[in-house]
Amino acid sequence: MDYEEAEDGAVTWRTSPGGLVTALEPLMRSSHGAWVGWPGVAARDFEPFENDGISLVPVRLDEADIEDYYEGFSNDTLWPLYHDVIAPPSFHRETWEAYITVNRRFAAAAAAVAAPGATVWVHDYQLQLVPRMLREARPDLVIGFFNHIPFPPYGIYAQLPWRKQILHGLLGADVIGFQRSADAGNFSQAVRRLYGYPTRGVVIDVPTSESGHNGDFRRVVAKHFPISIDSAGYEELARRPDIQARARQIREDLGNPKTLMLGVDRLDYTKGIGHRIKAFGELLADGRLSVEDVTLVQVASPSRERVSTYMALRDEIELAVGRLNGDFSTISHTAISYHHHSYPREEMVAMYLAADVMLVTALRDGMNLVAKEYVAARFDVDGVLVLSEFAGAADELKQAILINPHDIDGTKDAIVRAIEMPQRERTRRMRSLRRKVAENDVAVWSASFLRALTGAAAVPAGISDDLDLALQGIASAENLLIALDFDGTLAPHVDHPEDARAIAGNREAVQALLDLPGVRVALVSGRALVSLQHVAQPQSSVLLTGSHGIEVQLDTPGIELNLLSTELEQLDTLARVLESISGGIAGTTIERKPAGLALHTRLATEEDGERAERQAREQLGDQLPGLTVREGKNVLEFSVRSSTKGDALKKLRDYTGADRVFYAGDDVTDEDAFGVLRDDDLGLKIGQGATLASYRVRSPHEVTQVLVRIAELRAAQAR
Ligand code: GDG
Repeated sequence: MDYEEAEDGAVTWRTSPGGLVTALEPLMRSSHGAWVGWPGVAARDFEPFENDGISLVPVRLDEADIEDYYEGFSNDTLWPLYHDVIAPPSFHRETWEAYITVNRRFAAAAAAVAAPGATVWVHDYQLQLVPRMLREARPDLVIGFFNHIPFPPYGIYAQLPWRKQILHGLLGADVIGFQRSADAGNFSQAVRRLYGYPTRGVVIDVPTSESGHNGDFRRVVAKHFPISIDSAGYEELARRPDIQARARQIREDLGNPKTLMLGVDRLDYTKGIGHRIKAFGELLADGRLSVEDVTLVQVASPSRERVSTYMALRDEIELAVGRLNGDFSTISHTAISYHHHSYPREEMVAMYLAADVMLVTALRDGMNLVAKEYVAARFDVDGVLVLSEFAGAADELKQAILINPHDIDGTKDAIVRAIEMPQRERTRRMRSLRRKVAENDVAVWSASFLRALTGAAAVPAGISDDLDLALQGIASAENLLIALDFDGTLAPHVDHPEDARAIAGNREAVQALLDLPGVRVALVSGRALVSLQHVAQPQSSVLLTGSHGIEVQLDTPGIELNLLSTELEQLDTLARVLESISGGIAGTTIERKPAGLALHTRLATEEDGERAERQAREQLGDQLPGLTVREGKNVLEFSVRSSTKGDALKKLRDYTGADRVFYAGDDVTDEDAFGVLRDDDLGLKIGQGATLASYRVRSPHEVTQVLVRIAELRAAQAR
């Protein structure tokens, strides 16, 4: 909410404009959330208040805070640094101090209002220290962070004198969201370089102790969640007859040019407004365009007007506009219609409708919502979007004309191509753009972020009282089966599956359990049995099941397995298809299994991994429709015989005659085993993520504590 005071002293609160508020408002209301923010006026204290079902918690900023924290560190250090140093960032120790102070104030305000176990979502680069401060004050909270601007490549980020402190601040979150996957990748790389924490795909294992020596870690997810707009809301405005009439009026007032081009940006050096003007000026000078035919409307909304780089930019842009108009405008035709104001949203939508060509030429932009708004407004399925590949939106809006704005000749050609584009091509491209924007609106964005966040709900450290009570029940079984997944449960995950080893404490605990009467221990793995035997080197009395239960080795030496000849044929086809896909995509590998094959994508880029998995699903779906497909972490497994860890566990229960089962696992495939547990059994999930298990611990190291505890309890009962 923004505070507004009229001249007569009347006070009003106005909803801050923008998609973020629109996106989160319904959610905040339904979850009784609190919005902690600065009310936009300096040096005033306000009590928390309610507005339309949402509590608002104002945080005070004094003049000095605005100067040092907001205009200084946020907008004169972080903003230029995170946007590829298009403008030189300033580094001042005093503004850094102000940044810490204000971040602490926001963290304290949030910590004071958050209910026990609440979810807190922190937004943007101005508050990067808040996740850590909050976690320290309130370890019970689930904390998300979303960065609306890019995260720079390491070579640039490394310039920041406080680079480690900022990362430390962010890593206090459970989920860190970025606009593009490249941003998330840059962040993970900075974490590896500066802290050396292991990262796997989107997961970062952050040690829980300062020294990092106790071996326990928290899982942090760093992933892209491209933000969007309320696309239906924009379309609704665009369909309003008064707004359509206004669009016609705008064209008329400009002398009905053949082509109307539009740029809408905050007046910011990241937006490439100068590059756009240069390209347009050269096209007029070359005679490829004429001022009689083409007008550019440029809205440059006032922004950060007290920061000196912005003052200089305004002078520069206005000089360029004035010069270009002086050179090319006629009495009846203006080359650039330039507006240094803000407009109501209705007027913006009318401009979008009026514009034949929309120019988004950002040199670097987290997403760029203007591009999406233009597309959403064009329910007439017309208009051409020229879009910089350096805007996050380019990852999704591939049917725009993509440009490198630094390449002035390329940009000029793109503008001409947009102006001359035949109707059919315009419609085809716009239809595909509109589908993309409609399917991924801002509600989808916030829902997917929050889903990731709730799945990542913090797991408490060690053995909780509840868990201890449940373990006592388990230990009292007459015949107890302890069934354990291997990777991620007894052994930490590693990059190369053949390097996985159980941690020593778990091997010892398993031995202690084997030494007790009435206890059987089994390993339940998705690995082929030979591979499991190789990495786990199990004690001889451990029962083994591999390949999700297709292979079993009970107290007999041989591996039991039998496949039909039709199944063997299917296996051949499967191998052929997967090998040809994997051969063409770097970082993907094939693992042969007794009744299937697995496609591993752990070492591929996220994009390549997704592509490989998509191709495999498509091609195999056509050729071998009866296959069983199983998805794990960075692995897609196809089997000719369907079996799950649930089947494996049932087989083990029958074989051992156990009256109680303890099952521990960390992967989605372990959910099948949790699913067949009975009331008296106990399921233990390792780590975060949705689960059917009733209890959780955080890591394989905590599995040791649990196994040791079971052995202790059982030994005590035997006495
Ligand atoms: C940051 C990131 C990321 C502009 N002028 C007027 C006006 N606007 C509205 C637009 C649009 C919004 O402001 C601008 O959003 P952008 O995404 O284009 O850019 P930033 O302001 O730099 O936003 C950016 C975004 O955060 C969200 O995560 O996409 O990359 O830099 O909605 O329509 N609105 C009105 N009058 C104006 O004159 N009413």
